[in-house]
Order: sequence, then C-alpha cells, then structure tokens
Amino acid sequence: MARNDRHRQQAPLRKILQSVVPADSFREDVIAGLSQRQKALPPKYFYDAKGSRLFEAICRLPEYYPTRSELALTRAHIAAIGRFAGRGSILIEYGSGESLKSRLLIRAVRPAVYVPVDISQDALRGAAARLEREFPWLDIRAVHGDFSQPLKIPVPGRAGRRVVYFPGSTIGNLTPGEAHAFLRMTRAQVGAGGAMLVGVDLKKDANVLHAAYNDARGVTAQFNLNLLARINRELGADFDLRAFRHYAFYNAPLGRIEMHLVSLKAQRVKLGRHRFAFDAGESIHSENSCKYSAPEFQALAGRAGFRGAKVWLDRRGLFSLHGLLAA
Ligand code: SAH
Ligand code: AVI
Repeated sequence: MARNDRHRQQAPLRKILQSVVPADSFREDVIAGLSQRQKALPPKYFYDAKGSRLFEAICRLPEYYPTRSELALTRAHIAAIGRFAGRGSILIEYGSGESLKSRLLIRAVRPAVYVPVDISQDALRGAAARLEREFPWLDIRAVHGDFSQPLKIPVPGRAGRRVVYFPGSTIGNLTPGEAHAFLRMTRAQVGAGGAMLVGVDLKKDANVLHAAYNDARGVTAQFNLNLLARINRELGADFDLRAFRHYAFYNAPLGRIEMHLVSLKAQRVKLGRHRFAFDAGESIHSENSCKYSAPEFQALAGRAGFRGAKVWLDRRGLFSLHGLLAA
C-alpha cells in the first residue's frame, strides 16, 4: 500500500501509460490489406476513439449476448474464478477496453499489480482513470500496446504469480493459427506456475449469431463502416461511405462470423499515391469472430502449452470462460 502510494505520487497514471504501438503501421497495413486479391483489413484498427465508443454501444445491444453472458457467468462463479486466479497475483489484461468485467476480478483477486493492455488509447485512459477512482489501493500500469506482437510487460520479473485475463472472446478475432501463436507467447510470459483466464464465445444456433452481428439499430454496421471513416480521417483516403454496406454472416464450415464491407458499385478509392479498384459486389473482409466448442478451445490451448483446468459457462450455455494453467 505504502509502496503504491509512493509510486503514484512520483508517476501519475498519464506518465506511466507507455505506448509501444508503431506510428506508421496503420498506413502500411491498410495498403497491404487493400492490395490483396481478397481485400482485408486487420480488425485491431476498428478501435479509434469512435470505434471504441461504438463497441461499448454494441455490448449494450439486446442482440449482442456475449457481454451479458460473460458478465453473468463471471458474477455467478466469481468466488471460484478468484480462487483460480489467486489472491495478490499480477493481473495482466489484454484488450481491456472499458475494463468492465475486470472490476469483478479485481475485487475478488486484489491483485498486486493490474496491467491493462489495449491498442485504443482512449478506452485505456478512460478505464484506467475510472479504476483509479474506484480502487485507490490498486497499482495500475496501463500499456498502450498491440498484443499481436511480443510486448514487454512493466512488472518486475519475480514479483508474483502472473495471470493473463483475456475476456470478451477477443481471441475469436484471431484466426486459429494466430490464436495458437498468441497463446504460446502468453504461456512464455506467465512462466511456470502462471495461468490464464480466457473468455470464449461458443458455437450455437446460426440465427442467434446472425442477429448479434446484424443488430436492428445498425450499430454494428456503423462500427464496421467506421473503419473506412477512420482511414479517410487519419490517412486522407477518399472512401465514399454511402457506397459500402456492412455484411456479416456465419461461415459454418469455418465456425466463424465474417464481417465484410461490400462495395455497392464499381469504384476507385484513392490513398496517397495508391489507387484501389473495386468491382460492384466486391468486399473488404474486416473481421472474423471465431466460435469454439469448449473441447475445441481446450485442444487449441493444450497445443499451445496450457492445461485446461476449468471451464465456466453461463446458465444458457452461450459463452465460456476457460481457466488455463501453464503445463
Ligand atoms: N475486454 C473487453 C473489450 C473487448 S473489445 C470486453 O470484454 O468487453 C476488444 C478490445 O481489444 C478493444 O478494447 C480493442 O481496442 C482491443 N484490441 C483489439 N485488438 C488489439 C490488439 N491487437 N492489441 C491490443 N488491443 C487490441
Ligand atoms: C471484440 N470482439 C470479440 C467482438 C466480436 O464479437 O467479435 C467485436 C465485434 N464485432 C462485431 N460486433 C462485435
């Protein structure tokens, strides 16, 4: 406690927020993605300030069951989840966003250090400031970073048991190959005796999935289209937002929701000295959201060096939280 207070006096939150996101990668990734035969953009670029706000609105939609289901299962099993994580652990959260579910975990675990990691500075700043008010005793070390690359986490090597929290089924936005690489990287990061808590959306009736990604109010469509608006704003491109449409469907053989932005006409888009031609009906693949059965995910985690120790489900069996131990 005394150590934390001293730390806070010397280094208020805005100072310890470290940024390790390369400045030019957005432009490079957009040009590379739009140059592919199947045009594609990495979903991590959804989350500028507006995208993060739109995602928070999605979480509150009646059709978008994952947030409510994961919150309900976390509340219902918080004592067991807290025991699994271990009191006083170092809690590292990837893709922490507004750190909504984290609050429950922080209360139960009382971590020695909480390290929220997010690519969205705005979400991270807002969440960290709120957590600082709500948990004045908590040592928060926020990292503005990209978890698709190895990250240096700012906690002393031997300070305690490391537990990585990765809720929200953000792991579903990685392909199974990327998820495997991510889990391997995390396994190395938590070390022997470490653990992971991963929220994973489950396979289910395609109609339920379809509704969750095609909400009646069109918030998901706005979230998807904001990616093009962001490219216009930050990179000076000239996407005509009225000439693209949100399209999301469940690809059953691959077990994933795919989101696309479909060009409504033949058109050309300018980005600096680059020109990208679109046929009518051609799409940009903007996101995968992979769904796993509980045994499928346990097998994936097993191949990456984790032992699946616990699986918690919500009452309706829509969402899972996996407790993984470093094997
Ligand atoms: N964990 C929260 C938010 C999930 S939304 C929840 O369960 O509700 C996904 C979050 O991951 C967003 O806050 C987004 O900014 C962040 N994110 C997505 N890709 C990322 C990446 N490559 N590196 C770091 N953060 C990322
Ligand atoms: C953050 N991620 C897990 C969300 C999902 O469901 O795949 C992002 C999202 N995309 C559309 N709606 C929500």
